[in-house]
Amino acid sequence: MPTNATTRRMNGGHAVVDCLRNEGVRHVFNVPGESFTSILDGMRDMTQMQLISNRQEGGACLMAEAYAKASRMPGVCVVTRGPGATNASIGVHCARHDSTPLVLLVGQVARSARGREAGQEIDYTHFFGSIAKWVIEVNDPIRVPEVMTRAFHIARSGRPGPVVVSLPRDMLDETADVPLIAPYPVIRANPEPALIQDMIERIAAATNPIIMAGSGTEYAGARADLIAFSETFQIPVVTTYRRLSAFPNDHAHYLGNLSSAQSPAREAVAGADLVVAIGTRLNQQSTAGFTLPHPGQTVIQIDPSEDVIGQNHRPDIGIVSDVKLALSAALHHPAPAPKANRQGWIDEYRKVQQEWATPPERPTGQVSMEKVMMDMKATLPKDTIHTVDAGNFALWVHKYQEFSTPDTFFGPTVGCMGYGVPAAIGAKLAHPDRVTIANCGDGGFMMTGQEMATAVQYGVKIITVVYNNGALGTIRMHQEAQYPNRPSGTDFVNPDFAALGTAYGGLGMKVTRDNDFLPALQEALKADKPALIEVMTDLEFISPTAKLSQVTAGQPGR
Ligand SMILES: Cc1ncc(C[n+]2csc(CCOP(=O)(O)OP(=O)(O)O)c2C)c(N)n1
Repeated sequence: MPTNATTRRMNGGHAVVDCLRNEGVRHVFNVPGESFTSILDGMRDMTQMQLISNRQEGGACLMAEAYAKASRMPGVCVVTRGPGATNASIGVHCARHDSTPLVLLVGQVARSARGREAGQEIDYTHFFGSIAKWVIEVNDPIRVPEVMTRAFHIARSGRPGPVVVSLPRDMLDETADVPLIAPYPVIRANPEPALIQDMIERIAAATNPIIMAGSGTEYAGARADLIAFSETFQIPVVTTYRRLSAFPNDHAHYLGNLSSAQSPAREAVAGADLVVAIGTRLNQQSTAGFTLPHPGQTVIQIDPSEDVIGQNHRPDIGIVSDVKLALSAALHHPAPAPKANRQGWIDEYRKVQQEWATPPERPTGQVSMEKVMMDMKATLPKDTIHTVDAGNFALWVHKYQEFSTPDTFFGPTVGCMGYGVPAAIGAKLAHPDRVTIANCGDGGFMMTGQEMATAVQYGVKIITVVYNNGALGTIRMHQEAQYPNRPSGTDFVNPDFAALGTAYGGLGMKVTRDNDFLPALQEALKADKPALIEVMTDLEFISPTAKLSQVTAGQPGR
């Protein structure tokens, strides 16, 4: 603690709230617990921050995670000890895999009870150890500002991620002279000029280089630099798994996303002689199970974290740098003319990509997903935000929606069901003026759909679309592929989702025919409250490219 710091007399809980205000936090997501009543008390007087009380900690933490993605500021979630923390762990895991800055504050048992398996006690260092970037317990109110400022710094620096701060209940209630500490300054790594030079020379010498753009490009606010880099050096771009809005989909250099197994984007990456991986750890889904880039390809990786460089693939050049600074340094270098004109093959791939992203007419016994996708694409404003839950229905969103405005797609790369609704609420709070659609399967909706009550309570006007095929379709597909004609445990008897939407205080509608979706969507857009559209879909149409019966017969499912 700095000795010359100004101090103020307050309890630990109020000190926590004061730190949140200092960090510029606007929304705090929580499920109240008796272990942090002093934080709740401190929040009462905060006009700059809104306290959002959720219905389950899983929803609260995923909401904070998606809010962070959408606002590019650390999300903040407060939960109680034990069961509150274990419920919230889904959001911490998601933030870890998705590289999202998140600060989870957990009320802890009193200091005198620690280590005795006290009521609801957990040692959070062990519990969150493998999924959080940092876990710390604060045992003295005087240390609250020091730990909180560092927690925010760690969450947002390098590869962003989740931080867990454990706050013993009696510490939060204790009054002390608490120092005032300013938030950390933004610390950005500069690229090494020799490596930028080397990169430019290799790009000029390459025949068909390609850029894999990950979340690091978005988090760094480097979109304009990325576009200029792609245009100046004549390199096309694909986006990594579930980072669909990392590059404008309507740009002539966009060759698709790596979110679908059969995407031409994969072929484009496999056929390149040079891969520039920017702001991505080259995760399993983006690399076809760690098979891309392949050994014959030159790899240049740019990332603010040296831990990410080479995490999954040995790079030929690794540039530890803020993404925006690295791209802008490259743009300030004189660009040698590329060895070959690349426009021809870029245009060819682009044509293939556009054909792939155009849905065929595919009538089903119920509502066709293709028709729903086309109606949404034609009707919704360009800056509409889509969130997706986990499940096969999301494959249609990946394939057929266009994301040309920044921050318009949020999906969990970790694949956690229950993401869609809380993520839509979090994203809408960050961008209140945008239409926000939560795309959910019937299975995923049931995991956190209760947060629709939160949306109604706080007037967060999201539109939830529940694609109801009466089953855990994805798992059923895997069952048919591995154990044909032996479905087990994957069918549902579902509630009436439209009635449930109405019961929550929203506008609930059910769509059973193709032509009824568009009017329902228009109603939802006009509504002055959150809406839920239940879309009855046919399980036989298990993915955009396969029928369930084909999978049973031994043909691939995705
Ligand atoms: C929290 C969680 N539990 C289980 C799974 C495994 N899982 C992946 S997809 C899926 C089925 C999703 O079903 P639904 O939401 O109805 O969508 P569908 O696949 O039918 O389109 C399951 C159970 C998961 N990814 N996350």
